[in-house]
Amino acid sequence: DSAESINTDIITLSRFILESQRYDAKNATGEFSLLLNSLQFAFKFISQTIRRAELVNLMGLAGASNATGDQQKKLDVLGDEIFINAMRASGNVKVLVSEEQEELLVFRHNPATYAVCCDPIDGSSNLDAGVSVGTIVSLFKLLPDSQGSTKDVLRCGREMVAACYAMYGASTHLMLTTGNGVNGFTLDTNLGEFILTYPDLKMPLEFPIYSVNEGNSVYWEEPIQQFFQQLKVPKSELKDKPYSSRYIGSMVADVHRTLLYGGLFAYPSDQKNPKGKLRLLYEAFPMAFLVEQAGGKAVNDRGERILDLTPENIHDKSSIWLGSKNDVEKYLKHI
Ligand code: AHM
Ligand code: MG
Repeated sequence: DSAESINTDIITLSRFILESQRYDAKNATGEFSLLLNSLQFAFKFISQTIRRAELVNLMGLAGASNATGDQQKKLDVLGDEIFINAMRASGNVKVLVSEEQEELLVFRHNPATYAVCCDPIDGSSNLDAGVSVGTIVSLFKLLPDSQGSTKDVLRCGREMVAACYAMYGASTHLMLTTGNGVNGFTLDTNLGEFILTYPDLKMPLEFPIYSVNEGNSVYWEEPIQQFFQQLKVPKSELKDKPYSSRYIGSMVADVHRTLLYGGLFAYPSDQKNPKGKLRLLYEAFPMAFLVEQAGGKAVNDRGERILDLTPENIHDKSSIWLGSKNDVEKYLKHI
């Protein structure tokens, strides 16, 4: 009967964090656990705000609210404020880089040893159409004796200690790595808890999907055009079927699908974006870390590993190719 089919011993993110703290000497002080707790609070808050906002805005249009003529705050501004406040209040963050803030923020009063880089609401151009968006985060440990500066984040991707994203879709998901595989959680809105639903997630070795903004193809260099042509019209039609195209235009949603189903996601450089479009610190780095930890690969146009790169400025961009191991290797072979 149904009472028997209820799992009464679920693993919440809080339980997961506490249990890994018990077995992880590096995290013995619990500072990292507290920081993760503040992160999950920010994700829940942003998730709730996005879900409520659509209705509030629609009612506003109908004239039901907005009597004072107040403009609704844009969601990316709200998301940024929620995230910054949660990180400042956690006390465990010294340095914060946000896509929405030109300069890096230093919380001088926090006796903390972590630097956090984030895109509070990635894919926000999709918001009004109700398409999935997300928050992307990378974490670094401050350099020894640092009081908090750009030096703490202008580092090689391999020095990241954790990365995660929350995706606000039909459900809210949270995918997390601390360098020991990927674990995925789903928000139970009734409990207000993230529940472990994808323990030790591994992505398929290959899958015939490519995900790229093909509207940019006239601006791509010849080899990139040839590569996608080859995915659509394989040389040996008997052996290889053509790839399907899937592009949401929300990095979190496109990468999430790639993690679960496999395939290839790319934002190459082009004549309009000579260095690519996506940002290293809070888009390319954390997604590359997650994808590698799930068994995939992430490289730039030239085939260099994303995690081997080092940004010179906090908002630096990079071209990116990430996904299933064999699909990324297909690109590497091509170039
Ligand atoms: P944003 O940070 O301003 O939202 O831009 C990043 C987004 C990614 O989510 C997505 O992969 C990409 O931009 C889509 O760009 P385009 O519309 O050029 O295909
Ligand atoms: Mg973004």
